Amino acid sequence: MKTNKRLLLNLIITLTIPCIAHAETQSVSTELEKVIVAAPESLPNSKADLSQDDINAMQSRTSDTATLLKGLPGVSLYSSGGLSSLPVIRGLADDRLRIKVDGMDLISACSNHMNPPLSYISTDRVNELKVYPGISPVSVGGDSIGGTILADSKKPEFSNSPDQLLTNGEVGAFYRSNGDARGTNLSASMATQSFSLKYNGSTAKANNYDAGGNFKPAGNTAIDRAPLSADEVGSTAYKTRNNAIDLGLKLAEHHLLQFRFAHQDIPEQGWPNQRMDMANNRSNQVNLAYNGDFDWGILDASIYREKTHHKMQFGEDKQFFYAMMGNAPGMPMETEGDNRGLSLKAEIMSNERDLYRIGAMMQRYRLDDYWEPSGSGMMFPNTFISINNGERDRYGVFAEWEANWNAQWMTLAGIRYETVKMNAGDVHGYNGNGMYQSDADAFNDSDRSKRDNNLDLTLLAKFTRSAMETYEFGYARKTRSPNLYERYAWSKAGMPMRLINLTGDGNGYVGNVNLDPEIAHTFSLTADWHDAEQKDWGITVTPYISYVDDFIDAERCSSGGMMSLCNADNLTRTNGFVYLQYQNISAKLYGVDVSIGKQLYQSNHLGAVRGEAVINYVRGKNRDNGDNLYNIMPLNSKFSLQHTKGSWQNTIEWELVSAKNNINEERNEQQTSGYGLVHLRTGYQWNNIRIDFGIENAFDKLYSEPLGGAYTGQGTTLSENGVPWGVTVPGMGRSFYTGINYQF
Ligand SMILES: [Cu+2]
Repeated sequence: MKTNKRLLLNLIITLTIPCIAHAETQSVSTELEKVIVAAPESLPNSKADLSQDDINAMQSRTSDTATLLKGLPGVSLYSSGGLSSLPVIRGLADDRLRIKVDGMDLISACSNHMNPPLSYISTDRVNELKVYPGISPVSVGGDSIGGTILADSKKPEFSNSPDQLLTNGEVGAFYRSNGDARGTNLSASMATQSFSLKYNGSTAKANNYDAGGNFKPAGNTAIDRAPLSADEVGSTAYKTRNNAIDLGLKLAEHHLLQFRFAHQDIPEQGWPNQRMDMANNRSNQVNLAYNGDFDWGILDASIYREKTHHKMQFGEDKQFFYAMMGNAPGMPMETEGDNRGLSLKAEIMSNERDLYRIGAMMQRYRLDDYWEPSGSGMMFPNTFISINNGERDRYGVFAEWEANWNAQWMTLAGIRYETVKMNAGDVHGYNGNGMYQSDADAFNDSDRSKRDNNLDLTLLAKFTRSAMETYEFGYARKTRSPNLYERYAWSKAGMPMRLINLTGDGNGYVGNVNLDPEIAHTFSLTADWHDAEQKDWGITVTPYISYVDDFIDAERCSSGGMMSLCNADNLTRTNGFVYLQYQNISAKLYGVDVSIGKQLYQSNHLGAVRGEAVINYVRGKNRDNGDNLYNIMPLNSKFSLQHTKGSWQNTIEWELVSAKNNINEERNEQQTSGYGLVHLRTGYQWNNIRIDFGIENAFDKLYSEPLGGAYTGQGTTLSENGVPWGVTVPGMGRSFYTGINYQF
């Protein structure tokens, strides 16, 4: 009783001080947990973590934060722009995952999802990445069916004595030969015993990369604005600048207030699998978080706001070729996103056995998507309104109970309830011509105010049979409501449809106001065998299956109006781009993740050698018609040999990926061939200096990543046949990379 009263009091105090707020800043709470509560490792144990050291070693070879997750069991990537890959967990990607950056639920504000959550935190700023595949606890979930990714920047550090001013920082630079990629990063911080100030900045830029082997897509070289050189992959260049300021205030011992401001400016990012490029992306984020430790447990509160202004246009490798468009010089598209959130979470240790987590969240999201007129033809004289004042608001509450019954059994049970409210205003096309007007009229007459009531459940148990054997198993029911484009993209004219594309397949999409939320029922089991010290060897095997009701997929459309490409021919085409409408279907995903590690050799003289392997298998099926789901990673594996001697590390890595033959016929998905890549890496840490060097794709193989989508990187990409159908986006050829980092 006493505990509950104190909790209530603290909640009231927190709520009445509007400035004090919360992020589910996992890293901070974990730290405090370790200091004060000394709680046992929480469920699920099978989550994957990347520490600062892991991330440091990878920074010089990638500027794309999502790619840091590559190689973790169950994780793959939809490749897209050079900074904006979309992580996939066991076949489920994008909005199907809950991705939090410093506790903020960020949302992609673009009809091509060019600015996904992880693109907002640069690789040098991210300090910790946690992946909860599949059955994530309700306390880190919500409005997602595939799992959770938490990306956190470094928590503030304070000095230990009143007369000491703590100052430190880091400066670094990298260079990668393929695409001439280069960048720098700098951080500097100063702190007293109770106040900390930190600045963090980074830049990265790259030209188009070259594919391995020999790449030259036929059919569109004559209309290149600037002819590409041999093997050059169009629309893969990028340029980014990130700045962040973090303030930390220790209110008392174990009571921390953090204020973070981050500004991102991407003046250019090409898209090899979309018909437009990112011409500019500016975002500002403010985030105020409180984290406190009490004798009953932990309290987190946060309030945040993120505003994005996103612009698309044709980059250097794309162009407009339409004389019929009235010599339009290009096609400006703008998107503005405004995202505000509030969350509260308490973790209560009631006794040795029981730990409770309760929480609430609110999110208010607004999106405007509009395309200004261009030229004097079809895109004239009005602004095309794609999404008018789109609203997507979430209100959620959850309760979770974790119990340590004895040395062998641990359980976790959670329930989460969310209401998602959506709406969008009236729209119109560039003009009153038949093809825009009838679709706009139908949309404007429809009932677009939607309210989804979503219930999530998680049940997990862990059985430790011996020091060498643990089993973790569970069930989750997870729900995701449609996003604004899936519900409200309205035009069935060919060109606007080709600009609504969240997957990079080159096809055209139209929304569906009658979509229902998707509900996944997931079962999984993780068996973990290892030596008693967990140092020598380990094998982890996780089979899983997920039945998804009302999975938001797409079906070809046939009943478009005048000039629409939703026609009879669209229904039967097997070798061209197609036009689809989002639809609920029944789906099933299943597979297994395996990871194996073994110490192979050890001597004082030569150091240690460890072998590791990760093998992923996943299948995705449409239960209604037997088709395969789109963009499902074929069987893939990564084998590595790691040599460590003192602070010197050498790695040889084999990446083996099978051919993708299980393709989605509805989208005319393209097959990809199997391939094997070899990467070589070495890293050395010498006092405060870290130097990395390596070769990616050492044998310069030509390959296409299975989830890289359709190549639309060069030519008159906006017209349906301005790009040849059937070309996949080639991956990067051989690249030498080097990076240096100095901590002071
Ligand atoms: Cu975009």
